[in-house]
Amino acid sequence: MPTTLRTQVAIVGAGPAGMLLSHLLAARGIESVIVEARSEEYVAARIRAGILEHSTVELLRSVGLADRLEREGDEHRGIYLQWPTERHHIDFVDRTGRSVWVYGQTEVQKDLIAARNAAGQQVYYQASEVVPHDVESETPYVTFTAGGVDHRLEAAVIAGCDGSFGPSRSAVPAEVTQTWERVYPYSWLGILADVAPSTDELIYAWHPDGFAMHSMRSATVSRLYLQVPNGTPIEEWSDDRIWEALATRLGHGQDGWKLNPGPITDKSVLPMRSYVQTPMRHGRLFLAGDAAHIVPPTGAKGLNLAVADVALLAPALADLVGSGDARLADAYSDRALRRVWRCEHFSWWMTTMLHTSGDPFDAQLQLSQLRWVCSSEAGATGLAENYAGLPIGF
Ligand code: FAS
Ligand code: PHB
Repeated sequence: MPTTLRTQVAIVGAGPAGMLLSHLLAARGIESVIVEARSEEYVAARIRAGILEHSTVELLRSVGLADRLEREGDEHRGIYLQWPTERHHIDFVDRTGRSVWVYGQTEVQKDLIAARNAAGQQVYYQASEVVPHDVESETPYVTFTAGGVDHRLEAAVIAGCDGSFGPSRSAVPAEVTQTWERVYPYSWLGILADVAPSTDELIYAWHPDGFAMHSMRSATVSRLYLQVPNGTPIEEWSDDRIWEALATRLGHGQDGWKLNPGPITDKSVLPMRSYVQTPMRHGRLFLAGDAAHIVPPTGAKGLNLAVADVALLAPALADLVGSGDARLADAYSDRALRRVWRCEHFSWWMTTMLHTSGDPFDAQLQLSQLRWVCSSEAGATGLAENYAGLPIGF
């Protein structure tokens, strides 16, 4: 016989979406319980996104989650776009008044875990057999096993924040679900290196050999990426080969600029795809973050979209569960999807502009597009508006 638990909002997934949602709900006096498949240590250590857009930082500030970010994060005015022989800075602040911050998702996650632990948030880690039930009823529940005990978590609503491989998206009946997907013909090989960044702001580089990007995590840790074919075995890429390819693609020696290599401490290959599932709400089940949508990382939108979803979802659930007012809950999916599709388009636009396909015609189109973006106020402002991020609720 399972142990029965009761709460107001059952949250599946303790990534940024789930943890931030619980924080925003608690600020509105709404109780939640989180069910997470992995351990706290695993969730805290995952290496993922690096850029927080303006609205994300504003939101974290507004709920007291930005203290360490303000101390240790790095505010950036813009990015560099580059192709062989040219590098141009796109200044977001000049064009939109909005900056972005370099502060790894790993750090955001640690801050969220610390805040929720301090608040006594109930999180069941290392849960298995996690299944949402009766999402079309007024009494949905989640069953799971944790610590060798079977549980039944009863709630007024379920928030599916369990990423692209969790059970929530498939708890929406197929007959009401619509999905869109685009798989890109390339992946990113990403590295972390214990070396000071060779640039003050991110460099996105188009090169005939393939895309490369120079990001960072701090004044002593660099984060860099290389376009590689899908299915590339990481063993094929020695540290020397990685640094040589990065130097070539990022323009080492161009106008006196040098790429400083260093010890690589992590490397992985990340496939790239766009994915959207609608609706983001079915009955008493609400999807947020990667559970509902995936973007290629070229636009630095994945984490920021998860934040934007829960910024809309928290007041909607607070009204629904607190006073029975369903207006925001009924509007949630359509409102969230407006930003989702804007970010899907921008991420696709950045990806297809910067990644080589091997087709010489594509290469000419890409170089023309890059020249236009870097020479036109309209082009540069369009990129700046989307990269720095539109206001929440756009
Ligand atoms: P998450 O995937 O972060 O969290 C979902 C949580 O649900 C996880 O903790 C998972 O363990 C849990 N879960 C899964 N199945 C479950 C189950 N059955 N039961 C209970 N819990 C379950 N975005 C960028 O902007 N830039 C990047 O460079 C970037 N790099 C990435 C690299 C990788 C390898 C990945 C996978 C993603 C990357 N992303 C990047 C996107 C990433 O940052 C996501 O957008 C962000 O983590 C979304 O947050 P969540 O929606 O909370 O999903
Ligand atoms: C990162 O720093 O990990 C990063 C930055 C910008 C992107 C993607 C990833 O577009």
